[in-house]
Amino acid sequence: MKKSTKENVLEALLETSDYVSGEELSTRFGVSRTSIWKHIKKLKEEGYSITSVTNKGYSLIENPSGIVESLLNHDLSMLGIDTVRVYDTIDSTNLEAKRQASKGVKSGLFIAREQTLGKGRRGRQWVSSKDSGIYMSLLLRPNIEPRKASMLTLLAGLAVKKSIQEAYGLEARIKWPNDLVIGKRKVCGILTEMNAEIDYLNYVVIGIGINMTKQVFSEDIQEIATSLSNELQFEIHSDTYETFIVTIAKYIVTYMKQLEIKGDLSFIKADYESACLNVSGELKIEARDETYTCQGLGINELGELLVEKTDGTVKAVYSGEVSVRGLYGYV
Ligand code: BT5
Repeated sequence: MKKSTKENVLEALLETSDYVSGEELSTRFGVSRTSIWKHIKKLKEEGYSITSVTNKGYSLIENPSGIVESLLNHDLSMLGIDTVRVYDTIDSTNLEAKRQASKGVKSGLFIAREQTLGKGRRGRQWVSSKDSGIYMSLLLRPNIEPRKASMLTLLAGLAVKKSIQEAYGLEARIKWPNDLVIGKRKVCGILTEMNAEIDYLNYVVIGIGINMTKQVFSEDIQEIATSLSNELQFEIHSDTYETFIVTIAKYIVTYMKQLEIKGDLSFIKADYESACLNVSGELKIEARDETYTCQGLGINELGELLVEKTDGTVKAVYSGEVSVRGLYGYV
């Protein structure tokens, strides 16, 4: 895929410790000097420290810390994701993805260093302190029926689980339908939202929050939360975030394409079940109108949890209507 001028300019600056003149860049990439200046301005906004000296040109002094938009653009455009934005602070990346979708953006990845209104499911909150985690939302328009949209939460869970393993060597387990836990503590939450007509899915937004840095959590979640760095017992360098994010996006897009072709989750069922800690054995279901204990029998092709009640009847539990707890504390 063709690189953008901004990527080319960045590469030219990274290649040398010396100055590169605006004229040289403009001839090399076949654009005006004003255009070069605009791209330099954009790179500075992204956090690159670039000096400009008359008659000498531009020189890169320092790479930005934290997630860098330009390092994500190329890999994500290869995946067919055309808009990538990184915000210092935002209300919620899910809200932003929906705002962008309503403006006609087809696909995108929206990431923030801090959320002031981080959302969990059903009005709950997602604690999103500055630079403590990755808060990201993928806007996608999969060619599936609206009733299958909840399957994407399961796919995203497996995608994050595998990416954590690959990037940091930690084994997280999935707590069906939308949490990732290490030990008995939650390290990641997923919130999938959709915009649909009765029989047509316009778009989905898959929101993912992952606790990254070493931290002491606020009192309300202290007992149930952990972070990747807390588990590793050393601080993960934020330089690794871009690769981690791209890996997650790659898995999700690949799984989504398979779901479009196959129509259900059979292609991933076994993999998913072995990554899950609460789809088998003795479970407690807390539905809106009843609470009962039962045996988990795994998931079906639609991603619903199959359970056998004490009277022997088998029931499919839909992710939206219950919370599932094992019989040992939080998980
Ligand atoms: C979730 O909801 O777990 C979905 C979280 C999705 C967050 C992402 S961040 C990017 C995108 N933009 C958004 O605005 N949201 C998405 P739920 O299963 O309802 O769990 C919420 C519960 O998890 C809360 O009630 C707390 O008990 C707990 N919790 C909140 N913040 C947490 C954190 N940072 N780490 C661990 N647990 C947390």
